[in-house]
Amino acid sequence: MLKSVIISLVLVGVAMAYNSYRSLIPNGSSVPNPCGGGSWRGVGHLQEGGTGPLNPFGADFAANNHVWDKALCMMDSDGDGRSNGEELGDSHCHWSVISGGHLSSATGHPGE
Ligand SMILES: [Ca+2]
Repeated sequence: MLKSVIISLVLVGVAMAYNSYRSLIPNGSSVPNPCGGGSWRGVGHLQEGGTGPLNPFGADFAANNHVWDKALCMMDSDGDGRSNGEELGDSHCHWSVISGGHLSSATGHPGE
């Protein structure tokens, strides 16, 4: 019983952590799934569900202390020729967690 409670609390903590990260990047809840329809919930992870190893965008986001700023916005984490900002709908790198800003729709996944 105690083991089940502990496992449940750990899983809730993991889910809350990745949900909070999504709110720290533009359009974090509506990043297109590069494998098909719908959105990619774990934007910084190789697995859609947000667990496991980080993808290149997740690694850059972590190295930037989980802060969306102009430097991270202008990077091309996945090397596809489009900046993270272009893919996430912040092509002018004006969006911030505090002030928001005009966004267009996310058109790509910055880490895949
Ligand atoms: Ca890119």
